[in-house]
Amino acid sequence: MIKKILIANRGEIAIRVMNSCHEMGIQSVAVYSEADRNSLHVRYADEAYFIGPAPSNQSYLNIEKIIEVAKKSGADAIHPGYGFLSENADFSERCKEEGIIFIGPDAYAINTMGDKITARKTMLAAGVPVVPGTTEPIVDLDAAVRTIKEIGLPVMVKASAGGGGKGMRLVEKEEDILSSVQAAKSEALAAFGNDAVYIEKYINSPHHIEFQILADQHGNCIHLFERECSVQRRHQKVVEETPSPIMTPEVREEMGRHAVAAAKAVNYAGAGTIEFITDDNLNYYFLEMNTRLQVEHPITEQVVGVDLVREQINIANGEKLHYRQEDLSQHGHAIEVRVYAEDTDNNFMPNPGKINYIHFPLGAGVRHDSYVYSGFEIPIYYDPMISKLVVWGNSRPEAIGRMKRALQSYKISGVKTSIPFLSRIMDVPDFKNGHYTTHFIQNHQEALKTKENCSEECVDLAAITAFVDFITKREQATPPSSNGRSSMSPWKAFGRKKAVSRI
Ligand code: MV4
Repeated sequence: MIKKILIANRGEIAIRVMNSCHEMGIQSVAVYSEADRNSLHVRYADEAYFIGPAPSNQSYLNIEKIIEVAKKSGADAIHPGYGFLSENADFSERCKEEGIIFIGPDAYAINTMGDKITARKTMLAAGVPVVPGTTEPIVDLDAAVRTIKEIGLPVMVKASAGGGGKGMRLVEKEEDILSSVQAAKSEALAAFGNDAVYIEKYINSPHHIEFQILADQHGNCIHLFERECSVQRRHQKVVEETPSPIMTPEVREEMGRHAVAAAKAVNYAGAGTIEFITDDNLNYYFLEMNTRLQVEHPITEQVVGVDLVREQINIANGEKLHYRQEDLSQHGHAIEVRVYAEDTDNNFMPNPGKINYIHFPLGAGVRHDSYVYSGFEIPIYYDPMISKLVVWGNSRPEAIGRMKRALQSYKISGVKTSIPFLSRIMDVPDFKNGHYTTHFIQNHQEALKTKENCSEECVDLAAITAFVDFITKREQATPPSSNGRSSMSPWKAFGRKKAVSRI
């Protein structure tokens, strides 16, 4: 039985994993880099070990150092979170060699799914629909042209070692195929040390719909329904929701069966995600499998009522799945937005720095997964995501209303964040009515821009400082009164005062 888990990660996901450890009576071990001395995950763990300089290749990616800490601390298992070493087959293998449980799949599953050509072949053999295209690397111009004649233009040239949008090229004219293949190959070689590329038919204006699966070490596998992740920017997800607004019960059941078949085809064990690309008619194709816990896993947890990290730990313990497919259903609607320290009006430039003051939204149906606090300085070395705001509602409109309310009461000063941008997404008619594809952000750039003189959105350092001052003075002057009229929300009262003083 696992008694102590080392969390080989940082930020909100390290804390998320520790939460389940604490609830299960499992000891947690944090590791941290020079840049994370003041990070919350360090204080949240039962023990914490320094592992090296800020750059991740010298700390969170340092396999030897992490194994050393696991041994020193007596951890029986390692949870890799997402990113960093989570999809590193060598790390999974290395843990096994050292007698440490890797909370994730084995090297075979990671490697098979990590190589997209092998994954496509494996899915075809398992009867899972894949995008029409090649199942062998493109070796010459003839093969490429033959493929184009077969499946028709436009096509995408993709790196076999890629994924998540890296090393992709769109080809619209036959005469461009040679240069695109050559460019993709050299890009892939430089980025991944592997120049194998393949061709897929281009699906225009697709949806990204993924299925969460859980598989135990005894051959049992279930799916936990879909997540709609089509609101993306440069292959970074911005908003995720479940259920998908375009899903039907029939297609859901069929896609779920194919997701389970995909996982079974690689003898998968653990939590994983099967990514599908779909067109407007819900024709769907396997795109790739993510062999890790994903950033957006909380929306599934809120709607299906399963703690995915707890299940990962149970599976790693060798237990059989605690749920059968027929035990699971979707209840209500959940939406997640990723809050970034970035300037959405300046090409989404990261905006790390010191958070002077932060006030998280709370209340019914709100979940906030974060790792920052007032006075925290966001390191420049890592992804600038500071939190994930997740809401649950009985229906999609209820969830959207709740998200708007939560975003409005989320106050932060010192760094620019994507909060106002996320609020505007909630107001775009195509989002509200659920008619959106992966081109959503691109197609609504105007509506998503900051509007001039928008007092609600211009929550800057001065405003927050003035607010704290205002509240402090008001509380000193007049104790809270029982008079109904003066019980207006302080934020609202502040907003009104500001509005008045502007006129
Ligand atoms: C595609 C595609 C259209 N046709 N493949 C982007 C990320 C990577 N997972 C695959 N991606 C795409 N592959 C074919 N054959 C369009 C995309 C794509 C996309 C996919 C999912 C979510 C957002 C996207 C944004 C642009 C392009």
